[in-house]
Amino acid sequence: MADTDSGRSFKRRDQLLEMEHEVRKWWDESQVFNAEAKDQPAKQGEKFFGTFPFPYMNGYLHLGHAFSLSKLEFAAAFHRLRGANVLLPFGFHCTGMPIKASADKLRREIEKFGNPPVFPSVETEVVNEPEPESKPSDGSNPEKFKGKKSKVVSKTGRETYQWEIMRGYGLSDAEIATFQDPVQWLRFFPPLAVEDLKAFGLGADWRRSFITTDINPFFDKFVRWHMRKLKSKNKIIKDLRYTIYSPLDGQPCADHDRASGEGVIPQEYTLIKMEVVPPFPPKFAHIEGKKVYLAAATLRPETMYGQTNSWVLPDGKYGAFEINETEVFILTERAARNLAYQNLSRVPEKPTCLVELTGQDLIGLPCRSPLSFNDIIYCLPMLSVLTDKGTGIVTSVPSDSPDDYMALQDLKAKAPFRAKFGVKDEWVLPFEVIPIISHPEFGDKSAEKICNDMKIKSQNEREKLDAAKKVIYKGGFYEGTMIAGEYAGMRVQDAKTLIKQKLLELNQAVVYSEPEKKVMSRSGDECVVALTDQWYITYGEETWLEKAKGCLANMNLYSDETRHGFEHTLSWLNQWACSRSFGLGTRIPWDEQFLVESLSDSTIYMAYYAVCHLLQKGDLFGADTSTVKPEQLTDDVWDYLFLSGSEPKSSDIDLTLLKKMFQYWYPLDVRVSGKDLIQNHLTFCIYNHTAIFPEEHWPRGFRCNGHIMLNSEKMSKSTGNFRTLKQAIEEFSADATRFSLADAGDGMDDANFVFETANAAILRLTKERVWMEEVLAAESALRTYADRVFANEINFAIKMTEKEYMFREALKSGFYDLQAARDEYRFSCGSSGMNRDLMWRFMDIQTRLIAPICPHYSEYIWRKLLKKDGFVIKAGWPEAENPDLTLQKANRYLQESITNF
Ligand code: A2H
Repeated sequence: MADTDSGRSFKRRDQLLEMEHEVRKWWDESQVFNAEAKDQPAKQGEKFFGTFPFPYMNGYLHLGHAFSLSKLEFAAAFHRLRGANVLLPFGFHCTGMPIKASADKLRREIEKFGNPPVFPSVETEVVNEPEPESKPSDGSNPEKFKGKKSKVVSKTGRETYQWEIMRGYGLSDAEIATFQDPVQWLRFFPPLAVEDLKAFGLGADWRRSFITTDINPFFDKFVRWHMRKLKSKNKIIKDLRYTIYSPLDGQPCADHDRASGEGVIPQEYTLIKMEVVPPFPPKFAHIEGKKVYLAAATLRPETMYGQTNSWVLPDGKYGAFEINETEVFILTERAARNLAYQNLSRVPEKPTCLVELTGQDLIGLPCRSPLSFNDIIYCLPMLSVLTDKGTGIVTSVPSDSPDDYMALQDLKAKAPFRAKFGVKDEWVLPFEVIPIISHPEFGDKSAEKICNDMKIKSQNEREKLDAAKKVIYKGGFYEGTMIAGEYAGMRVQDAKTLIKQKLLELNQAVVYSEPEKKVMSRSGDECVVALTDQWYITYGEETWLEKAKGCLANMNLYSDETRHGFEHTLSWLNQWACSRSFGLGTRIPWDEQFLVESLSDSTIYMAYYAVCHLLQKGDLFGADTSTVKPEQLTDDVWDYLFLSGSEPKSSDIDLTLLKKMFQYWYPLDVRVSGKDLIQNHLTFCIYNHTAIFPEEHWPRGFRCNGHIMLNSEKMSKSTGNFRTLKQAIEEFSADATRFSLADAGDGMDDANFVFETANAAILRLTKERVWMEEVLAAESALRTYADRVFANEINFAIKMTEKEYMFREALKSGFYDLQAARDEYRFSCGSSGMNRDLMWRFMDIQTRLIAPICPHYSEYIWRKLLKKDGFVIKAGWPEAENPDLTLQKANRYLQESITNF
């Protein structure tokens, strides 16, 4: 296309932008998107209330947001066109850590590098870790979007400073410095988002927009009511839990607070206390007199009868750490740090190391280990011990662990290997494999058998050993039977917990938990697992779960895949930590040291949209308290508005009016979002509605979409394959952007926004306008056979497009097919001219059918060319006679024949 290649002219795009500008003025003047509730409750199909999860306000909206949002916008516009009373409100989320974390980062940069900062050159800069593997974010997910922002790696390979990110937003140095105050973010980004969304043509009722957090006193009151409501129904409890935790932030580190390690959960081990038998070697003189243990992390406490030794990494770094006044554990620093957050450190949250040690220092230490049939076992070298897993100390059970078996075999068979690490013969040679578990397939020395079967020759054959381990671990657990110890005869499955319990009771073992993979917080520290006292929402609790299932069963989810996603989430979703001590938000009303976490203040706020324009009077920040004072919004006011509470006597607000509004708009007809919100936000939305509202107010539908790619490549800031919404509109116009979004794909799979499609749309829409102008000026002709065919095709287009206004299909039947039929008609008519009435009908219909997708263009044609009254966006769905399939078929045949001839 000539005018989009290099050296292209932007004339056509600019024509569209101009048109859009003019059209939006008309809409503004008439407030066409403001939605008013009626006095009476809405009848079936009378109203359409659709929402999009409020995006997080630490940057500009991008095409990912626009893609998910377009699904809501197109659906809303379709319903509006057909005559429904449509409410599409739009709020902005500011709750949580990322804004505060970025503001703090900016402050630290200024402290370190000055104001404006002078950053060190790349050479002197430590190169940061590569950006974590992360699923492509479609951005509609406010949570995911949050997680992606702070650690951008520049092309030079070093981390981009927050200051540079802000420069990328086009801010001056003087402006950037003001963003050290988190409140500045809330003042800055939401109004820009409104501007971009208006330019997009979003049919939103902007009087109902607001920001979250206690900066908005009205919303703050609403969230407090919500939390108290949950608590009064026992849906919020306090509990001690193992949680991924950032020591630097001093609080739990949820997925969206992480720079890497999304989805990582705590892994629990049993730490076996292998007591070091005195006298201690000289290096340990310092701790003589204390109870010193090698603390070995195991997943299989039931195998402890068969221990033959322990393993360490010879050049691994270890230390002797104080656990309490009398006990000392030998393990890695990393493990000590985790333990320190689990009440297993003399000084809470601070490991204290009495002696620094290497693995070599430990080799040869005699130990007495719980349950072991061998009275004394020795510490030996194993090369596959990892120092970033468990404690770096492993207890060896060669009967059931292929690793242990091969490492022991290596030491037994190879004298030079023993000599290399100073291992004495008597620490190794007398120790035989002890049968402890019998397995139907592998016998009673499973590890030995599988190593022989797989012809594993040494401890270095990693891949084979990993495969062997997997087979045995599963087999041993599900099919093994204990043949040694107190529980001989019992299935391993059953004995395991009993044995673990016993070890814990006798204080021969402790529970230890660590992140199953490395997790870095967005503040930059490595996370630990901490035992924390926290407020939890009791998702997963049986009766509540049943209600949630009941709600789901009656919802329209648009695809089976989405339904399965929800069913799966309900099957595992459990208690959710809903309090935080760092960030922005609403305080937990009964425990004000904590804030409500960001996925917990956003589950029922759709109800707030129904009334907030009268409370906040259209002020995003809730600053206008001229009519209603936030203090007036007591719990009984909310109870009255949203539930069946009786009308509070004390209130001097017109509550009856507000209540009617809520009752008119609720329930929510559809919520649209990226599919990644199924596993948290959307399921929370179901749970919370069932806990708080009566059944008639539970949500009716969720529509989930996949991620969006740009030109078949993942959207990514670092590669530049990225567009903010503002950029896309500037580059293609709003309607061509919308056109390409509609064409990108509708299912749960990844969709594709193609620039070429947007460019082609620019050309099509502008050419179509010119063509219409020409036709409208031309003479009329008589009705012919071609007229009948074309009129029939128009009827088809109306019926097919209405059937299901799913956007790619709608674009096909309502635009492409109809255009093709018109072109064919034009060709058939040739010089004899087209029928003017029919052309009028075509232009009317075409303009209406495409209006939900290209509303500016359609509105312009409607008013300026077709000279119609009112707005096309509310023009009503066109009437159609029943389409004649026979005529369509006959014509197809005729056309094919003509081509063949
Ligand atoms: B298991 P996962 Cl009988 N480096 O305990 C290497 N391996 C380590 C380790 C480290 N830092 N820390 C723990 N491990 C071992 C018993 C056992 C284990 C038997 C059979 C299988 C088995 C006796 N050794 O593990 O990567 C410990 O060995 C195979 C699953 O967290 C611990 O349990 O799955 C297991 O690996 C933990 O491995």
